[in-house]
Amino acid sequence: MKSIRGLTLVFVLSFLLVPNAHAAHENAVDSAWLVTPVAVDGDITYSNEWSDANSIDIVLGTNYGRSPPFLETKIWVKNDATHIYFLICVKYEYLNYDLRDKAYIYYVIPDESRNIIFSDKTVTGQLGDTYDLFNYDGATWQHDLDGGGANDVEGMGHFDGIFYWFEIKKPLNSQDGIDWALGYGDTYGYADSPIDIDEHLCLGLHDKSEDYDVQAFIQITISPPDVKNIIPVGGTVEAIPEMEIIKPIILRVLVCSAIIILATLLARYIR
Ligand SMILES: [Ca+2]
Ligand SMILES: [Ca+2]
Ligand SMILES: [Ca+2]
Repeated sequence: MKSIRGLTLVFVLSFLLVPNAHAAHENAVDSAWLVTPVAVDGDITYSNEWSDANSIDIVLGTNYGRSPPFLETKIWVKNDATHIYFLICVKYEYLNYDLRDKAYIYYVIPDESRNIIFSDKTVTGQLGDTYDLFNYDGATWQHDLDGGGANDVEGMGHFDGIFYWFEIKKPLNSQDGIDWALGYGDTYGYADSPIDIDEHLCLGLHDKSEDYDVQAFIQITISPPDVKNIIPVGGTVEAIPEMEIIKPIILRVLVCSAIIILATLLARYIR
């Protein structure tokens, strides 16, 4: 009996300990369906501009997030039917502030031999200078504009003395053939290490004066249309004509009046 219990325990433990091909990503965020439009000006333009987005706290670091300096960062993500929007907030040492510092997100798919078979990079500077890149060879990127594509990135940023703020807007699928094509309900970015052979979604800040990148691997699931914000089939509630409301009131008044008159006549008759 004891040996059967022991075997069962071993079986259960071995089942639980088998590594999952897609274990939960520590920097995973579900993009929210956009309710409030975004003014891409590198700042929270109005109080509820980002209140409808989902957010996640991450830590950026050199060496793909594994080495210092570690920068506390928060990102907000939302999408509508055509675009994905990011708000990135990075806590940053004022002394190293540089107007040339830029935020970026890149998406890379390696094959089994870690050769890059697809790459797309979205970069924004603080003054609204944006770059849409492709064809990463492990060291350099090419501009989409040089590869027959378009620059599909809108972005802007600023430094408020404590935080860098960046807003980025990019099509879910620009259809220029060298950008990511993100689909409703799909998850992107399974890698959490540069040697991982899963697809990489990496968010970072290029620190120009220090000449290094602080980064973190992230994972995003694109929101399908939010049913709460879609008018249901059957349309809106129709206005009721005024007479429909007044009719029963008049009827009640008439009935009450008739009862009072009858009661008065009956009282007189009895007297
Ligand atoms: Ca804004
Ligand atoms: Ca493009
Ligand atoms: Ca691109």
